Amino acid sequence: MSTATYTAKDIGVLEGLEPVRKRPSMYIGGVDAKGLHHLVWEIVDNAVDEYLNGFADAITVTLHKNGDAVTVSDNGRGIPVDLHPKYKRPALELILTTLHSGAKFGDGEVYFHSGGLHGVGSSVVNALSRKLIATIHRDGFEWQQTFRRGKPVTELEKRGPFRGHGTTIYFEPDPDIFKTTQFDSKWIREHLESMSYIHSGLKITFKDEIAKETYDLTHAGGIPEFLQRLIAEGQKPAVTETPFTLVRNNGEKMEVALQWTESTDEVIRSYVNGIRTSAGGTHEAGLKSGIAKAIRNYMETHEVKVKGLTITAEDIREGLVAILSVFVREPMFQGQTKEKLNNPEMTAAVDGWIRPALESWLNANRTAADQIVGRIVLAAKARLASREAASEVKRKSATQRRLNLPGKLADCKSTSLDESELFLVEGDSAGGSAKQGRNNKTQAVLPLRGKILNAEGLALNKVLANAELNDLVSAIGTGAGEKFDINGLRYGKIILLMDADADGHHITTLLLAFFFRHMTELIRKGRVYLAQPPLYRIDVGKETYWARDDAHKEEILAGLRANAKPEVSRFKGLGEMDPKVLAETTLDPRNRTLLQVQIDSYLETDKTFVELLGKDPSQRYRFIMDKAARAVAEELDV
Ligand code: 1YM
Repeated sequence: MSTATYTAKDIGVLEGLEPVRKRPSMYIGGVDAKGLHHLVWEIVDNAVDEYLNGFADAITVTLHKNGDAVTVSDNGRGIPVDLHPKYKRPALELILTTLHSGAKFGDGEVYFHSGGLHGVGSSVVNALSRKLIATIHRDGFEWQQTFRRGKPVTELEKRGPFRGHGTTIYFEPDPDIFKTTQFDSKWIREHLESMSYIHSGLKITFKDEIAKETYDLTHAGGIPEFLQRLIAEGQKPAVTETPFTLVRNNGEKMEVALQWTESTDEVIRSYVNGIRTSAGGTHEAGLKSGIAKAIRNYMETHEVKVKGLTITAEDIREGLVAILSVFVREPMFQGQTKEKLNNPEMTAAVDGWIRPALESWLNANRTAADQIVGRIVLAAKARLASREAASEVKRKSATQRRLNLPGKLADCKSTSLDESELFLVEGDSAGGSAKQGRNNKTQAVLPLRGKILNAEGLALNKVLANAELNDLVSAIGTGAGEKFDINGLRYGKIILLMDADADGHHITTLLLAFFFRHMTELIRKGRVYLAQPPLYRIDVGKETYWARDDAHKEEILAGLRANAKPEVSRFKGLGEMDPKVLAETTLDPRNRTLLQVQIDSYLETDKTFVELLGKDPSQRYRFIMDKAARAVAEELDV
C-alpha cells in the first residue's frame, strides 16, 4: 500500500507518562476488568494497523499461564529502532516511554488506523505495566528492551542476527493500578474472533497457556461467513438461496454482505476501519438508501404493484440481515462513545456503490429477486393489517386498560409513543425524587420495591405471580410471553433508572433478563434504555459538574484550571438526590444521555444470563460483581 517508513525523527511532540499513571481512567476508561482488557486491545490494534497498511498478515496473542501477562506479536516491519537525531534515543524507546503524537503527515501519507489511541496506545500500556518487554526483528537483527512502569530498565540491546521481521510485546499489568490483573481468556478469544471476520486476510492465533489450547481464529470466509453466522443465530431461514455480496478493493476498501430472512427484524451491523459503529451513521444511511433505491427500481422495471399498497423503506428492510464494513482514511465520529460515523461524503459513496450492483444482481438472479420482492410485499400487507387491528384494540380498551394500571404508577398525560416514557425506578424514595422531578406530560414513573424476582429459568406464570413484575407488565401494556402484543405498548421508551452501585447493577441485570426472556420484542424494537444518573458532583467555585462514573470524573477534573479547588461528592443513591438535580441531569431529554439496549447475539446473551442468573447463588454474586459492567456493556451492547 505504501512504503513510507516511520523513523525516529517523525515522532512529534513528546511528553512523559506521569499523566497516564496519575489518571489511568482517562486513557483506558477505567481500572476494572474492562480497562485491564483494554490494554490487550490497544496492542492488538497496533498490530492490526500494521496489517491494514499492508505490512503484516499474522498476529499471535498469548495469555500466559498465571493469567496476568500477555504477549502480542505481529510479522510487520518491526517498530523502528534507529536513534532520534535530536533526543539521541532509539525510536522504540521514545514510542514506548512518551505520549508522542504518533501520526506523521510530512509526506502527505495518511495511514489507516483501527481506532484506539492513535499510536500512543503502546506507551499507555507500558505506563500501566509493572513489566514490559519489547522484542523487535528488523534490519536483520533481533533487538530487545525492558521497561518497568513506563521507564526503561535496560538499554536497547542488539541480541544478534535474525532473519525476518516483526514486533513482539510482552506485558504484565501493574497490580498497583488495576483492581484485578487476571485476564479472562474467553473474553480475549471472543474479541479476537469477532475481529477476524472483518480482517479476513489476517491470520489470528490465540494461545491460551492456562487451558493449554491454541486457537486459530482466522475466518477466511470474512463478512459473508459472518452473515451466515448471524442468520443462523436469528433462527429464521433466509428467503433466498444465496446472499448478495460485494467488495470494492480500489481506493478505500468497502465490503457488504446481505440477505433477507423470514424474521420481522432488521439487523444491520456496520464497521469503520474494523471498529463497530453500533449507532450507524452516514455509511449506514448510504447502505439503506442504496438498497431501497435498487429494490424500488427493480419493482418499477418489472411492474410489481399491489393495489392500494405503498411500500415503505421499513417494509423493504424487514427481515434484512446486512453487514457493512468500510475503510475511511480520516474517519469523523460523533457522540460520546464514538459509535457513529459522521463523514458526510460516505452516504453518497456507499449508496452509489451498492445501488447499481444490487440492481444488476437482482436482474441477473430473477428467482432470488422475486423471493425478496415477495417478502417485502408481505411485510407491507402485514403492516397494514396490524395497523387496522391496533386501532381497533385502542378504541375498545383504552379506558379499560387504564383501570387495570398498578396503583403506584405515576402515569403521564401523553399517549403518543413518540414522546411518552416510562421510568422504572428502584425503591420508593428514588421513586419520590423521580416523580417530583419528571415532566408529567410525557414521563411516567413506576417505583419497584425491594429486590426483583430472578426470572431466569422460571415459567412465565411463576414470574407473573410476583407483584413487582406483574405491575411492570401491566404498566407497559403489551402483556408478556406468548401473549405479548407490541400494539398494546403504552410508552415509546422504557427507561431503567437505577443507582450506579452493585445493587443497582444487579436490579438492572434482573430486569434485562426478564425483558430478554419474556418481552424480547421490546428490546428488538429498541424500546428499552438505561438512564445514566450522575455518580459524582464536582463543585468548583460557582460552577457545578456531574460525572457519571470514575472515568468521567477524572476527565472533568483533568479539564479544570490548574489552580482550581474542586470539591467532589459521591451520591449514595438516587433517593438522596435533589429532584431538581435528577431532572436536570438524568430526566430532561435535552441534557441526559440514554443507552439503548441492543441484542448483539442471541446465543451469547442467552449464555450470559444463564451464567449470571442461573442456579448457583454464591458464584452468581462474584460473577455479577466482576462482570456486570461487561455483561451489560458488551453482550447487550448498550
Ligand atoms: C504487537 C504490537 O506495535 N507493531 C508495529 C508498530 C509500528 C510499526 C510496525 C511501524 C510503523 C511505521 C513504520 C510507520 C509502529 N507504531 C508506532 C506508533 N505491534 C506493533 N509494527 N515502521 C514500523 O507508521 O511508519 C510507531 S512504529 F508510534 F504508532 F506506535
